[in-house]
Order: sequence, then C-alpha cells, then structure tokens
Amino acid sequence: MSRPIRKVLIANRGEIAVRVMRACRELGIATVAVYSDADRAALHVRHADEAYPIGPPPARESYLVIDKILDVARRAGADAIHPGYGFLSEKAEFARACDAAGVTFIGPPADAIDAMGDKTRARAKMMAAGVPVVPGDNGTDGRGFASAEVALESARKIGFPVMLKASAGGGGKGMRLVDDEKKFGAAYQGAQREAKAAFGDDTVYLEKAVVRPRHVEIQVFGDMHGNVVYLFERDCSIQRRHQKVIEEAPSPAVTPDLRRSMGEVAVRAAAAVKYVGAGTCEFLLSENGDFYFLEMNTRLQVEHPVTEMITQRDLVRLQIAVAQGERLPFTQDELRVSGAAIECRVYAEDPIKFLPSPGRITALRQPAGPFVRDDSGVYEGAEISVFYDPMISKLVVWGATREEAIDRMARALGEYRVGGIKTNLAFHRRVMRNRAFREGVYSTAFIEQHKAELLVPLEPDGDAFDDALAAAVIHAVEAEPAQSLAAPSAAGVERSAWQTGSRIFTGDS
Ligand code: MV4
Repeated sequence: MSRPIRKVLIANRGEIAVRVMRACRELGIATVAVYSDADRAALHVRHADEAYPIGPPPARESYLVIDKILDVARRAGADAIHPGYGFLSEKAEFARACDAAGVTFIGPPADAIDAMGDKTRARAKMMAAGVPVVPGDNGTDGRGFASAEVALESARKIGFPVMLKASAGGGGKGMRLVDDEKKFGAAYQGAQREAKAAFGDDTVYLEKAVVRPRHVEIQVFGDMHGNVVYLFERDCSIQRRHQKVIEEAPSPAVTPDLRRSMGEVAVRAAAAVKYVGAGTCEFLLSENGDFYFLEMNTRLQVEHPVTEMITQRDLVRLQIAVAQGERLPFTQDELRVSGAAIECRVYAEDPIKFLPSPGRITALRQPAGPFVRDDSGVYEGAEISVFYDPMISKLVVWGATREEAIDRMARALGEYRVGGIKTNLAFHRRVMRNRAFREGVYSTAFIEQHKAELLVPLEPDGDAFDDALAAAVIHAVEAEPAQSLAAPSAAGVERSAWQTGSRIFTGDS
C-alpha cells in the first residue's frame, strides 16, 4: 500500500505524457515512455529516460492493449503506471490488472471507477449520499424502461423538455434532447440504437433538461487515510460538439457561497465511493443558480492546469504522493483561490468546420513570458497524426484578476505561430475580444450563439498571411541569424510579424 515510487511508466502520449514526466523528474523518479509506430519521434519519447515500442499506430493495437503496457512495466522494472487521460485511464479492468501485477496504478481504486462508470448506478448512489442530481427517472430498478411507452409516461411526469441519456455513456454520446412528446418515440429508439452501438448496452434513462446550463466542475482529491478535499471549480462551458475548447478557474458565475456548497457536495460524492487520487465532479449550473451532479471523471483532466494556477498546487505531484500512501499535504482550510486562470486548447483543425487538420508543423513559435504556460506535445517538424487527438498544446495563463488573465491570453495568442497546418488560434483570439466572454456571461450555447462573430473565414491578408510571413521570417533568422538580425529591413519585418494584428513596418516612414 505505502510503497515509495521510483520508476513510473506513462501509459499515454503527447502533452500529458510530457506533463507527467516533468513532475516525475522534479521528484527524482525515473520515467518510462511507451510509443506506437506513429510516435517513434514524438516529444514524450524524447522526454523519457527509457522508451519502448508497443505496436501499430491505432490505439486499439498499442496504447489500449493492457498486456503490452504491463509487459513493458515488467521489463523496465517500473513500480507504478500513470495512465494520463483518455486511453486506459478510466478502465477499472486496467486498474485491477495493475494491482494483480504488483504495479501501483496512479489513479483511483478500481471499485471507485466502476461505481462512477455506470451513470444510472452513479445517479442512484449519489442520491443516496444526498448529492443533488437532475430530477429524472432511471427506470425500473434503475435499469431503464420496459418500453418507449413506459418511458414516455415518465417523461410526461418529469415535464418537457427532457434529456435521454445512455447509462453506459457520458460525454454526450447517446444523448437526445426531446422538447415535444410527439418526437419522443423516435428519439427514444435513436438513443437506444446509439447506446447499443457505442457501448454494447442500450439502457437509457431520463432527466429533466436544463436549458442553457453552464458546465462547472469541481476538482477533488482523496488520500488513503479518508481525507477528501476540493480544489475549487473550473468553468468548461465553452464547448463544441462535447469537445471542450476554453476552460477557466474560478468560474465567473460562482460566488464564494456557491463555491463552498458545490465543493462540499463534490467531497460528499467522492467520499461515498471511497475515492483516492484526483477526480472531477461535473455539474450543470442552471441560470437561476441551482446545480446538479452529472457525472464524476475518475482521472486527471485535460484542463487540470487552470486549477494548478489558482491553487499553486502541482496535481500530478499530489497524485504520486497519495498513490504511494502519503496523506494530502494540506487541509481544506489551507486552500485559497488566487487570481484567475484560462486555458485555450490549440487544435490542429479547420477553424470553421472544426475538423482535424493533420500534417507536418513546418514552423512553430510558442508563446512565453510571465504567467504563461504552454503544455505542448509537439515541436517544429513534428507530425500531427490522423490516429490521435489533434491537440497541439494547451495554452494556459494566470492573472491577478480575470480581466488581466484575458488580456494576457490575448497577448500570448498573438505571439503563437503554427505553420503547415490549420489551427483554431484565430478562433481563440476572437473569443478573447468577445464582449459576452469578457463579461463572463456565457453558457454551453456560447459558440452557437456567437458563431457569426467567431467562425469567420481567415482573411487572405489577415492571419493566414501573417502566419506565412512569420514562418518565412523564422526560417530566415535560423538560416543566417547574425545577418538577418543585423539588417534593418529584416528586423522590421520580424518585429511586425511578432504580434498578430500589429502593423506591418516597412521602414518607409
Ligand atoms: C444535460 C444538459 C441539460 N440537461 N443534462 C452533455 C454532455 C454530458 N456530460 C451531459 N450533457 C448535458 N447534459 C440535462 N439534464 C445539457 C448537456 C449539454 C452540455 C453539458 C455540458 C457541457 C456542454 C454541453 C453541451 C450540450 C449539452
């Protein structure tokens, strides 16, 4: 139980693998990377002390194969495995296989993963623990409905609009909004079909639909000694097709009183399943300030850095500490919200259609400066593969106030250059200028409501031209640094290209 960790295998790739390795290095813990054939030259492989191939590019044949990962752990002598997020991170079977192999799983107990993995079971468990869930119906014995007619009867009682959700789901798959009882039958069949296809389980349940909710989630942490604390909230309402795009902490919609009640509810939820490690309780926050538990994510999340910024706590370091049996090194009373943090997920994607734009990164300038953190899985010359998530990096900034954080993010986004592939950088720049965002007035409908302003094509002489210019300058400077920097005209061009939106300096005036 309380065994010191000396060598960690990171069963993941990209920025999160690099993130975990950085914490390990600070702690004097050796790191082991695994990589698919597509990731031979990946950044996480370069960061590791040792790296082992685990098979073909498709994750099903590499990053998701439990036996291959455990075989590498054995060969490398790793005494712990960090799963990152995605892949095997929320598979109870993997946590159990690690236990059976005598390897510490840096994550919650398998039983806690199981308890939260099935949504109707989790709902029932949370209700019993006094955690508010959205009013709804889990069906007969919490196992769904006997027929569409029985479900419709229940939907009438709940009152339209209702949500149909897959019990085995989460993250929006198999979910249907039904605003009219005439559409119920078709929606019910559709949700069942989608749930069956995606999860091999067609159990669906009903909830009252919350209109234009905010997605507010609470970071929790448990240790093996029964302590559970909350590290405040993140607002992840800015999403598109259930893909988060911008996250921030604290939420502009959460008052100190609401923060305390949501935090205490999240701790109750975690304690009810004997949670250990990093976890996140997702809530819907309604327009009138009511909040409802949705689901618990039993892993470290992509957006954990904004919480690190406002609490000054290293969440990966904490995960490792509690995994080796240590007590949480602080109490709830010692935690405070400090300032404001924002994360922009920079994706290799078409900025209008939100479709992946794989390919080689031919030029790259990543922002830096005070209170700017860029958690990246790429480098200049790296390839964004079709096989994995097309996230290039997570740009995270901190400010003493929310306004300062937004201005800092705008500045950092202005420095960011990616050549060779399409990105959503221009989208992020527009959000930082958007009035509703700046006022903190937004919901999960934000992108849809502001699409005319946010999803406009790149002007030929605007950002696209600027990106091409910047790429050319980067290459000129690298080819002949002394001469390029000394030549007045080159220096002028370089300065003009440094910030998006800055005027082209020609040297004429
Ligand atoms: C809801 C909802 C409204 N009412 N449930 C989407 C993902 C899944 N985790 C839960 N989701 C929702 N559940 C009820 N009863 C609205 C959403 C929802 C949503 C939630 C969080 C963030 C973005 C969203 C976008 C659309 C719908």
